[in-house]
Amino acid sequence: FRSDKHEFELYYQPIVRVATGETEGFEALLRWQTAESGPISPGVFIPVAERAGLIVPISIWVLKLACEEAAGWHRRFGPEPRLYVSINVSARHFSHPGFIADVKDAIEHSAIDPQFVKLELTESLAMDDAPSTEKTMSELRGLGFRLSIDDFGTGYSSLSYLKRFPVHTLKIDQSFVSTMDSDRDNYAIVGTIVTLAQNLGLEVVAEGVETVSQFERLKAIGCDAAQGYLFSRPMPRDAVGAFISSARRQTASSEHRTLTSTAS
Ligand code: G
Ligand code: MN
Repeated sequence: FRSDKHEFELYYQPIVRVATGETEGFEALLRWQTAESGPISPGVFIPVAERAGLIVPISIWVLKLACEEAAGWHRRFGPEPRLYVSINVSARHFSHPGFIADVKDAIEHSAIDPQFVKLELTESLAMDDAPSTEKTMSELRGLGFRLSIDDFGTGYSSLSYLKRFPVHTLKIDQSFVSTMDSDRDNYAIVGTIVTLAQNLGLEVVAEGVETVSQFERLKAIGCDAAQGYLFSRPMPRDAVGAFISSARRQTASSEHRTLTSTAS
């Protein structure tokens, strides 16, 4: 699989540390832009690609490209703090016998340290065949990857498996986060997932943050990281460099402000 006509593209959306506002990584998101009919959403094209038997080749292409991109950030922006890339893994590819070889290939090809590659598995994928998920996850951890459970709260998690899975991060589904301001139950659910993650020693990322008020609430309940339109929409690869540079300048100047205001 090659995206010759550049119809398939990876976009990148920043993931921000809640306490400091710093960008800590990016999620790679697949976009399909056709010359004839404009952009087609993943919700539409993924099932089509699945029927056409293209999911595995596309997924290999995504892994390779996202790892290369992240290796490029490290070369350009140096080691401190080193940005990670978060990659969505398709269920079909995850359960494919070639999966481990394919991820190894992607890191060897780009020479990236796999601790800066997070593989996102949806909660429903992870729970579908939990014993085999656990086995594959352990192999991935053995290779040094970080693992993340995506869309957490929408599947049917077994808490005993959640405890056994060697995962690093929970991502709270955006349906809870985007309604936090108006729906007290969803606010309570977000708070509970954050506490669960803290008690299990896991990182927790809130998805779909669109308002300052949601961000303030996440800060108050101690959520580690956040992602959403409030910080940025997913952007093409060419825009990432400028985003990182300007985000770092902003963080540096707000640190300066904090220092001068405590001094006075
Ligand atoms: O399944 P997953 O959580 O990986 O999907 C992320 C999707 O959510 C992407 O398609 C991305 O464009 C979209 N998205 C990211 N941030 C926001 C947001 O703040 N609001 C909404 N409505 N969608 C978002
Ligand atoms: Mn995701």
